[in-house]
Amino acid sequence: MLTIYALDLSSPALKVLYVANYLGLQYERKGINLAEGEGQSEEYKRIHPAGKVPAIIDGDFSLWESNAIIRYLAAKEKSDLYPADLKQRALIDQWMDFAALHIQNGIGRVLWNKIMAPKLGREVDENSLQCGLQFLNRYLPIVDEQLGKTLYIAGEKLSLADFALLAHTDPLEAIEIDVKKYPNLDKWRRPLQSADFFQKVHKFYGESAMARG
Ligand SMILES: N[C@@H](CCC(=O)N[C@@H](CS)C(=O)NCC(=O)O)C(=O)O
Repeated sequence: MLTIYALDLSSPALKVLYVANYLGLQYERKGINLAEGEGQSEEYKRIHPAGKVPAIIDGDFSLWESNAIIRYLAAKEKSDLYPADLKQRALIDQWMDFAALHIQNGIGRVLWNKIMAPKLGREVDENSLQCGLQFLNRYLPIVDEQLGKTLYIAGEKLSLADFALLAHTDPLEAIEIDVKKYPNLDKWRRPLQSADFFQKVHKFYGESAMARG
């Protein structure tokens, strides 16, 4: 049985849950209470040495880093989400890296400083917040432009890159970015957010946090 270590508000973890659901995999989902330091427990650090989510255990094999995990799952299932064709795969990798290194970098900074840090009583880093907003102003138009040219982010077919971008852009509403400014991104996200693989996890990003209050 596959075990996925995940958290509701972690975009990298959501990415893995979305792909696992899309592939129709059976799995057990386990939460790690990062706020209580569970990530740094000796037990969890044997699964993920940096104590982060996501991580998976698949039989006697364990793996971390969300992009590595979704590539592994798709390849294991011989899924078209990560085709063997050299150039198609390279484009998918390109957008997966862009989503993780640029979009997530921006959203993560804004999410932490605008929402999480105040909630947890931690210091807000105004420079980091502004830097995150600048990243988003610079990089979201690139994604929007691409989605105006192709149906999906890496071409005309749904791929792992869409799951990566979807998960990394999930918190846009939560951080009060007006998605209407990016009409192609908005149009591309809607059907994906209504799909079973997404709705099986939550109705919208932050749903569980809202329920907790
Ligand atoms: N590049 C990693 C990022 C993982 C990551 O930073 N996860 C955060 C939650 S979104 C985490 O576990 N943070 C706890 C910590 O840094 O100790 C991936 O894609 O899996």
